[in-house]
Amino acid sequence: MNSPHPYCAQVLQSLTDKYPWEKPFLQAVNEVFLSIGVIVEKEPIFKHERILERIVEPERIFIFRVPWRDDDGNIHVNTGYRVGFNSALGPYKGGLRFHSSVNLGIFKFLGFEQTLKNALTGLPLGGGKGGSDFNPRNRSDREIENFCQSFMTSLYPHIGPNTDVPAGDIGVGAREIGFLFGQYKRLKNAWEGVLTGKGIDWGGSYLRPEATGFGAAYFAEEMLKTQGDSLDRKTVAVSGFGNVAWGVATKVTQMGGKVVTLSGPDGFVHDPDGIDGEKIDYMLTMRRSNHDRVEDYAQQFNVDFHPAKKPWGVACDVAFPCACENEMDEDDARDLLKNGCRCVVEVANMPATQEAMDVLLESAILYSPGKASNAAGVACSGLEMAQNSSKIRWTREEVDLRLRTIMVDIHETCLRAAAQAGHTGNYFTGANIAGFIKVANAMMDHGNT
Ligand code: 2IT
Repeated sequence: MNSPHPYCAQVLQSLTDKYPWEKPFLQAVNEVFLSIGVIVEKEPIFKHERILERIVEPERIFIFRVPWRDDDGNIHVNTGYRVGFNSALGPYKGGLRFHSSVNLGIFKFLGFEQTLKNALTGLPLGGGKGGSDFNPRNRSDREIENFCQSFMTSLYPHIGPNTDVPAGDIGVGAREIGFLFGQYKRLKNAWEGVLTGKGIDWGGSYLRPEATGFGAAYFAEEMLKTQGDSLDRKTVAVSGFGNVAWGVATKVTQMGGKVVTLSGPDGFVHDPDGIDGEKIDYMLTMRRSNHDRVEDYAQQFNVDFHPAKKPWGVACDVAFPCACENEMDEDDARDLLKNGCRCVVEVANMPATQEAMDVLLESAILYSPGKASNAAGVACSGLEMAQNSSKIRWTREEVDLRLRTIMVDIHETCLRAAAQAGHTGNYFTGANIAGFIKVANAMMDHGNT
């Protein structure tokens, strides 16, 4: 890894002194700052205008109490968050995560990543993120509904189609978006495109559920194409088993690849025959069950289950980490390389630890950052917003074509920016530089905001 530019090092140091406990946020900023030194050197105005100090500080943060009642009548209290990170390019845009692991530092990291990712899509989208430490595991539909209504009751005055447009993330899918939307509509007395990931019959876009996974497969295809190759006949390791992993499994299989693993908090399953057809459909059944485990898959299809293990020791050509931040450590990265993996496509947000990233970047394999290869989810959300504001709906084919074009463009943008910075083939440098320049220039255009 290159050493940071002095201005980047200085801002990172102040940030570390100010928020020493926000480790994933500092990790995300560090990764970006290591890439953009060359730009900061070339454009002294960024330092003069204190762009780095401004870009790492969220524009606004809301934290609120979310009380709700379970099926036995007991009251629970969770914490809700919404970080409006940057609105230079458009309304705050980014998902809501319901998971017991979250805290403000996690949402700042996700909001910062989202800001640069959304810039890469080329659509008018700022960056934001939010959610709650609510754990949906084993909760009934009624409890989920009750929680979502309470969450939205506190959040609704702060969001809107031109202000902040949340969507789903881990623990928030079509069902939760439905409950959140219904409550917003009731409180606001307005039917408007305030959330994305809506149902197809009430303002949703075709392909939003599939978009993140499909886009990652399209991005992988572009990466492999640079070496005259494709996903056809590749053995593919996937982590996670939720919406994103489902989209990857579906599209990779369509493109001729064979997905052989899925994982959950309980371990991973290895299905050497390939996860296709009804097995892919079963992923949706697992998600709906709210059990948060993949062992059920192993029982259903009689394949090996490896408790408390991750899938990165399985031999594969391409790996798609689709679970959560820091799910892949240095040993995992070395295992992948040892077993012949030659392409790692990040689909979760920041799935590799700093050490794992260094190992993969030093190797000669193809390796893309989530902010580029998982951008199709939010890009499809941007297309949903466009359809809502023009009160029309595009066909599945139209949306798919636009998404694929966006992913091909992001791929090209990353490679071009990397080459210009003297780091040919480094998708991380390319994505960080291209995203940063767009946001920084807009901030400069807007004056001291
Ligand atoms: O991480 C992500 O890009 C998302 N969870 C999707 C955000 C969105 O607004 O669709």
